[in-house]
Amino acid sequence: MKKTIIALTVLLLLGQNIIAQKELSKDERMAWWREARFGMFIHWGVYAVPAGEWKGQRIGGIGEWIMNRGKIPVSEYQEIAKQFNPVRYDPDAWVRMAKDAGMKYIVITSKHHDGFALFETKASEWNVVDATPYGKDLLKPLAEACRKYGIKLGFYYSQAQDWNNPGGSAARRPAREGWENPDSARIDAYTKAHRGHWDPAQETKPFARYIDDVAVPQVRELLINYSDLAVLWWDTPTDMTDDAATKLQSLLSLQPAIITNDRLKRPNFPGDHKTPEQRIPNLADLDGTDWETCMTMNGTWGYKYYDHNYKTPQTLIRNLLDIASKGGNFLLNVGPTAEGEFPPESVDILAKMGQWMKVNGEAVYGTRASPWGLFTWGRCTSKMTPKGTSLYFSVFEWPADGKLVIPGFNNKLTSARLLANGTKLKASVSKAKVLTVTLPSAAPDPVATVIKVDVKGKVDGKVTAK
Ligand code: FHN
Repeated sequence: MKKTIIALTVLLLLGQNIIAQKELSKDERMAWWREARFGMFIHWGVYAVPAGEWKGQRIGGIGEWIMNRGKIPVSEYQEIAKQFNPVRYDPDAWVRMAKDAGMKYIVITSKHHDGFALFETKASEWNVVDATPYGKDLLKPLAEACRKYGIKLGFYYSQAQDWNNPGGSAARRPAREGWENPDSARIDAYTKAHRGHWDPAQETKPFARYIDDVAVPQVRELLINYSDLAVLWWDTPTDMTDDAATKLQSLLSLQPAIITNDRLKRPNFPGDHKTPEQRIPNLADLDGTDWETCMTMNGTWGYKYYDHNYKTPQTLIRNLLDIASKGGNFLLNVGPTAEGEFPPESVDILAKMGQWMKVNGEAVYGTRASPWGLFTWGRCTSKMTPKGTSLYFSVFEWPADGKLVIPGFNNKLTSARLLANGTKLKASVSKAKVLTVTLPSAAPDPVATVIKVDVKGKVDGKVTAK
């Protein structure tokens, strides 16, 4: 009887969702995402315990790949979970840091390639509740904090690669990528013969069974148990089949408004947006599809205790402006420690980006690409207003002659001001359609000073692809 009631409820919910999904166009689903422009990526898992070092060896490459790069056997890797006890985890503080940085959404690794689930799951014991002393679902309180602060939440899920749950795939990487392992030749011969796997325990099931036993039920749990899920972020479709991708894709109807990326299976499951990684595309590469650049603050996604090679807040703010000027989103990564804290450098970067965004966020949120492409001295974003168009010129290199010059300016000028404090600036448009704005002698903000120019009508600049 109980089972029948549950089944009927699920069917009812599914039915409602399918009807609701039909009602939502892609534009409707993407509306908040296109407005948001800036989000936080979080890579967190048991790999934060070794934090880039295994048995006294610093393992090369990104921290969350330590098991693969170091060719750590399954049973040894699973011992790490016994030390994963993030008692300093404060999801409220995490979400506040994201919000104060000006970010509008968070995407967290619910399960990365090591297969470890940060959530309670019935599909595998390799999860935070069953395998760690911490023993509690880490995503539930994060979802609550996101709701509290009005931040959208998305889950990253490694659908194909899974180095611990049997049958998961493994991208083949040379043993020497990890460290100068004297056993490299033997290991490499083994991984070659075993589709990238290095431990027989990884191959006690076929891939299709891993999909049915782990990936499908876990994705269903993620879609059902955390109320409104904004994004499902697939990653590395190694060995993916159409059958597996179809099963996973069809689950998305459980969240009618969900947005997904282009990494479920290539090329026939394109999702809603592209995902250039660690790079900002050139204008010439863009084809009108929505896109989001994901990027690390230092050289790793998952925490490595010795990677202090952080980008400056200036670089990251300018990256955000570069991305917005080309019509994309910026998903900037934080790799928390095993104790559950953001590295101090990340905290500092987030705070500094937040200070800038508090004053200048209008030049980013809800903007569209530059009508003119790129400028040598900075970037431009635009926004339609009830009276015309607002143009936001973010100046990185302050002109020596104090004049901002924009050729190909076909609209009637309404006003030019410093966005930061509203100071009016002298501006005129010549007969040759060149806008000239007279600037203060020194840059008020050396990171990026935004000049807001309002004009009548829609702006059709001449885009120069670079
Ligand atoms: O292999 C992963 C990597 O660890 C990280 O998660 C990035 C983030 O986009 N995605 C994969 C590489 O493309």
